[in-house]
Amino acid sequence: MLYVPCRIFFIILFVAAGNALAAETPSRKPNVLFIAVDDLNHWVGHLGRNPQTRTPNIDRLAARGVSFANAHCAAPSCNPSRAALMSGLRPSTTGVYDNGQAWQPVIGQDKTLTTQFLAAGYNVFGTGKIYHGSAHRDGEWTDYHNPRGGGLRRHPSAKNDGVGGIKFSPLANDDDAMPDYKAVDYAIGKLNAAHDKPFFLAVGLVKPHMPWSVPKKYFDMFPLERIELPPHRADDLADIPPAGRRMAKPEGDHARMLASGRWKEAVQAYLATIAFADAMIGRLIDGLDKSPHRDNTIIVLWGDHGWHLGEKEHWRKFALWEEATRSPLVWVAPGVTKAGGICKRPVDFMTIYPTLCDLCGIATPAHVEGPSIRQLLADPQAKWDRPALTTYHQNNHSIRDERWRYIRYANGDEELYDHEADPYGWKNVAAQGQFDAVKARLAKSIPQVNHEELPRNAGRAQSGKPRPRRQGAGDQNERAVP
Ligand SMILES: [Ca+2]
Ligand SMILES: [Ca+2]
Repeated sequence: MLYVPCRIFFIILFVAAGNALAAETPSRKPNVLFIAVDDLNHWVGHLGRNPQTRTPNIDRLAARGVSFANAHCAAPSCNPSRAALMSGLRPSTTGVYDNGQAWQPVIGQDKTLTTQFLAAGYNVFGTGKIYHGSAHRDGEWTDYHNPRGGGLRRHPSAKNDGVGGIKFSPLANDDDAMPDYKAVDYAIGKLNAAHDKPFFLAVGLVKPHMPWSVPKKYFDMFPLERIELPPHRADDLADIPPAGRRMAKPEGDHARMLASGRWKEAVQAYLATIAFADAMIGRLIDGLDKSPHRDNTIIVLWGDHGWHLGEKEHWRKFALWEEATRSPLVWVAPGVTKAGGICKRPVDFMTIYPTLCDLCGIATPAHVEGPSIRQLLADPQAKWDRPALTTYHQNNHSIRDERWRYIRYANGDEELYDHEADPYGWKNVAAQGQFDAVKARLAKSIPQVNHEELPRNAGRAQSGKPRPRRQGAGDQNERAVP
């Protein structure tokens, strides 16, 4: 039996008690629950864009803090959106404009958001898809968990796995077979653990990314006979210049979808997959609320970009219109946000990094290209004069303010939409001379530096292993599973 002298025993007891007290002290830095949702566009209940969508859990989270109703990605594609958000460096600064352009060689370890939190004494945990391909770099996390998939089976009612590259089918599995379920399990485990330091917990859900394959009960929530197509105009591309039409690619996914007659099925499948992701978010929020950390944890939830489902004859992201850039952004910051805030000021996701640093008392590194939005968290109606900027490939930019969207492509082609008068962006008024001053004002936010495109799949790809580029796939992560 181990003999411990009495005096040492009491020293051990005293130190242990001190640690326990430290864990409870309210003056400790706040924890962070950072929730990334893959390919979730603005079809979120409280944003009002699609009345059919069912997102009760995101909605109840939003009701606890501030939801940004005019929030936009830095790039409409997984890899550049996430690389920019996590590094504080815009695509135009790094040359990471699309999937397949590795961020690791051009973004130093000292630049990333998680590195700042580690250096500030946080434990930094991650699970699921934070970077594209769930790639993470050792040394920037205390622990990283990648949930395993496999064993998913199409439901017998499924016709096939979708239309061309748009993949969807109900599954015969239950929720707990899904990788996102396992990611949330890992996160709940961390929320229930005792921590001797503040924590930063990043949870990356891979749904509603394609394939839109989730347990059948989520499809059953959206009977096909009641599905409405998103508002659209068949001639919407008629007033769009050649550079925009090339992004829309109407001859691709959309032509195949029209020929298949299955557009409504695709909408149903996306709604079902959003509902599944929302249910996982509900589990996560419940996990936080039952933990000792509820009142000392900042929550930020963001979708990495939007999604078109046939609007402008376009599918997926990979474009600069409202559907492709707009995504949810919800903040709950104890002591800063008040319940029920809706902020209509335009913000992009370059604000997330500096705002987290600001709220946690961590110095924002000088390289970070974005402002803290703390003032908007405290007062969603506060004055704000910066627009949101989204970039897709070199020198194609979209600038969104509270009313207007101005798009300028690398070849000089332009679009301008008055989203107040024209919420769906059907009428391009760029050629109408009376708006020249609006265009000139918004054009001031176009970056001066537009870095060359990095080579695709240069060296090591996102996962650390070379990946072949599939012709016409558009997104390396859009695999047909199952
Ligand atoms: Ca994505
Ligand atoms: Ca149009």
